[in-house]
Amino acid sequence: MTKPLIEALKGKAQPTAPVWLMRQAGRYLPEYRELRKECGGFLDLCYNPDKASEVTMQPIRRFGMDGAIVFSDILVVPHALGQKVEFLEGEGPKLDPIRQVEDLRRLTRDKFHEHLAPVYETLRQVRSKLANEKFDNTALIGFSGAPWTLACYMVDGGSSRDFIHTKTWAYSDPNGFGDLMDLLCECIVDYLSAQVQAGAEAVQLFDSWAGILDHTMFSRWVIRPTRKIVEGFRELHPDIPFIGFPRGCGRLALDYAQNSKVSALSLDPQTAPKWAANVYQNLMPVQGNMDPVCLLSGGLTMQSAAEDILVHLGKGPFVFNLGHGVIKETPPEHVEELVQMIRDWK
Ligand code: 1CP
Repeated sequence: MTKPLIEALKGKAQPTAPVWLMRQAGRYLPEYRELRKECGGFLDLCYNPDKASEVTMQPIRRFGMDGAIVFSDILVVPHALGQKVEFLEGEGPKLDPIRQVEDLRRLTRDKFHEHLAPVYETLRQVRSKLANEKFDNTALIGFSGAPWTLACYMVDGGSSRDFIHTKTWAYSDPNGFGDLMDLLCECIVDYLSAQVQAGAEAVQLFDSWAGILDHTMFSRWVIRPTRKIVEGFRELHPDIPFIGFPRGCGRLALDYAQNSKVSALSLDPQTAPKWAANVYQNLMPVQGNMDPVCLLSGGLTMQSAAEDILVHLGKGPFVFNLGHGVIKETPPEHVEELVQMIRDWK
């Protein structure tokens, strides 16, 4: 069976743009907040397949999205490597930082898949819920953080503006830092591949902090590892679309599109749709890129932003999405209106 999202990601323009939104499940939905109360910590929810699969389904039931992204987090990967990871209420993630090559000894791949088994089970459950509830057009998306973005959290130990520890390590000891990146590349290929075996029909690699690197570092720590992962993944799953999301890197996204070997490019809100149509969509299918704040604001501003995107990108292979995740204050009605507008667009 052909699903519009998968067809678009394989390069076939669709009469109606398929749509899903990054962070489409989460705190802006009352049904998520309700279910979240029962779960204790955020990671407990990620490792509870019954609940995580329900959360994944929530935006599908409400809006009929074309993509269901498995509910989990990028930081389950360092956690599965034995690093201490915590989500403190209202504070974001906290990790026990790895700052030098000797610290790599604290990481182990011994229990990697065992630790991530609940995520694979969530994928299996979502696939069967999609089939049972007759969401025949909705494709299941697996994901991972990219090595650079994972390293940012692993080395700095949590959210940051500039990830100074990570950058400093990468500049001062590229070989030692490279060992961490190589380990992550191998694990990510394994992880994405296991997600496909559990039912993922496309995968996305989130490089949320790609934009903090200069052009030399960008080639080395964003493009090169991504290409390695895509090549490893393609050997195992040649037909599964691979979406890359190098957020905030401006014009370097062109180098990424040309050299990383991803099959589709997810664009941030800074990229003008008209320019993206001429430059990126000639190279590959694109996904994006409405400003999440525009969705939060709603109304005419949202409609004209959606129109700008659809006019310029809607004719080629394209997936409608935001340029970053849904913000938690977003009224769900705005999402409903946006999805309706995309469906009605001619
Ligand atoms: O209590 C809560 O509900 C916590 C909020 C939350 C949620 C809903 C976090 C904490 N993660 C998630 C889910 C999540 N994270 C998904 C689920 C699927 C969906 O999209 O519906 C996905 C794909 C992610 C990916 C993720 N996590 C990224 C990459 C995308 C991005 O937003 O840039 C990153 C950087 C994270 C780390 C993370 N997870 C959560 C927080 C608060 C953070 C830190 C973000 C930061 O540093 O600003």
